[in-house]
Amino acid sequence: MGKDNAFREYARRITKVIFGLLEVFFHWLFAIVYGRNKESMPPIKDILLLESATSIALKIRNKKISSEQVLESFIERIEEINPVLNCVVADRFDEARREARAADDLIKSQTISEEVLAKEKPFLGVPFTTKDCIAVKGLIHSSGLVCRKDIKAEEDAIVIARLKRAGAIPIALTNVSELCMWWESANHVHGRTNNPYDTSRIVGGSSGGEGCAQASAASAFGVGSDIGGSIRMPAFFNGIFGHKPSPLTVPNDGQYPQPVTEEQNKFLGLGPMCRRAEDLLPILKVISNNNPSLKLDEAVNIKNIKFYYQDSDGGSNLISSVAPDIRELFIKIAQHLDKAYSIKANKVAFKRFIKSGPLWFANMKSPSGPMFAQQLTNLKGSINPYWELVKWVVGLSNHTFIGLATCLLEKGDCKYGDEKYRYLKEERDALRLELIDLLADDGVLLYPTHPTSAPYHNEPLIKPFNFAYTGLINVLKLPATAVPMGLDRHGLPIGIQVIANEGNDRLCLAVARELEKAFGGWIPPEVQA
Ligand SMILES: *[C@@H]1O[C@H](CO)[C@@H](O)[C@H](O)[C@H]1NC(C)=O
Ligand SMILES: CC(=O)N[C@H]1CO[C@H](CO)[C@@H](O)[C@@H]1O
Repeated sequence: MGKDNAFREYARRITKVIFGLLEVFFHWLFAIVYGRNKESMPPIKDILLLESATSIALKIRNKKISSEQVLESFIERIEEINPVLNCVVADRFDEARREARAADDLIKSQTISEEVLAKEKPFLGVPFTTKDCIAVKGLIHSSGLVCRKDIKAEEDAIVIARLKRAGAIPIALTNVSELCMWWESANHVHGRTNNPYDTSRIVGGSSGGEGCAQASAASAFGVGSDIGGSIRMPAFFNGIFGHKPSPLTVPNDGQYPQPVTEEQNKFLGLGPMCRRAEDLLPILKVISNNNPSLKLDEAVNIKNIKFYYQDSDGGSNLISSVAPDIRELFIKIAQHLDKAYSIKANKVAFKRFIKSGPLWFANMKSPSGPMFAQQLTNLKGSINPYWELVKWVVGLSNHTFIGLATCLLEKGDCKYGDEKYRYLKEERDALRLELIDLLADDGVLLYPTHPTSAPYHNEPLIKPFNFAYTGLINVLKLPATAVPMGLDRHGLPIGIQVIANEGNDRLCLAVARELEKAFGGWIPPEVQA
């Protein structure tokens, strides 16, 4: 190691120690500010809410229960939890009631056989939710931006249209972060969403309202979008399943904001968020229109999968260390695989993972796309972030602090095409090749979804780069599933992500089902018999 490198390593360790101390101090401070205001969650009264969307769909099809009954159960649940959690921000209950009645009528009429319905309308009569940045015709499409609060979607996003064609019924929209660019879901249109396991904690972002809605059983399933972890982080913080699909296998149309480069378009993925692992595949099948490149009809045998795991990024100095409870999960999984299948999971150590943050920021750059300050005006000009910050201090800004900070920091770091950018792009490409080589057609990599369980509200401001655990996978253009693995010592959900080679989403989904079977998956809030 050269003198220069040795010095850099020394500096990295010192910053990591200082960062760690600040983190502990601020965690204590946030606990004082927010930790005392905990509200209790209403218990689940209707056990139908515990079932998978797949099972609810089957019961509707063979007339064990009507779509109307199912819908009323979820509406009642939304009305019960929303005053505590603030995750649902708009609804279309009246239209949904008409659509549920139509679904019941179609089933009663017996004009289409049950088998054909199962094939062509697998989610007939099943209520679902999505986030307020994915277009649902007639509903608000704000993406958490005050200047878009009166904008209504004129058309359904393609994913929504496909789900409707499969018989599913959109019932409500859920909260996001401002312009979907932060990992706590709070904005000046709909306020802030609270974690169902501890209301003083965050739900993650940007699909945070959706993660919360699923965890608290407010709809049968949800759809989110993910360009840096926006499906997987909320899935992790709320203890549910979430899948970011392989690039361009699910259409990104109808999501706001739109990706501004072809690369960004490949990083962004719309995908399922749900309580039960068995729902991931049928939902992905519908929204990808059974994309042939995903081979979703091909059976997967766990015994034929090669398992690799890495339990940290290697020690990035501005990112939290992985909590012991999360590290332990990898040992537990390895033990389970060994015991159940005699599979040996191999520990790996990709050195470039330590650069996850810089890799994400550099690869997200665009040559000429709008700056964030323009995006914040809905592309109708530009804000002055310094002036907005002054307004923010006195509580007059329409924007969140993090939105303004993003404007100010955007120009720092590297620029599209400069030397540092080119270096980080090459590093990304090299790392991608390494992973493709390892994962081949039969491998999965298990990796933390996030280094800590849900922080207190606003606490992410102290550790903004923690999202890099998920963001890295977006710029590597690989599919990944967030899998819940129980609660930590604070009673908060934890879990891991399962990553596979491009196109091998079915391996992630099969492993998610296996881990749910072995470790229990989603842990429902209290159930009142
Ligand atoms: C906030 O947004 C609303 C609606 O777009 C606008 O009328 C108002 O002037 C804005 N307020 C500030 C302080 O910019
Ligand atoms: C607590 C809070 O701010 N709730 C808001 C959630 O969003 C709806 C719809 O915009 C508002 O009416 C609520 O006031």
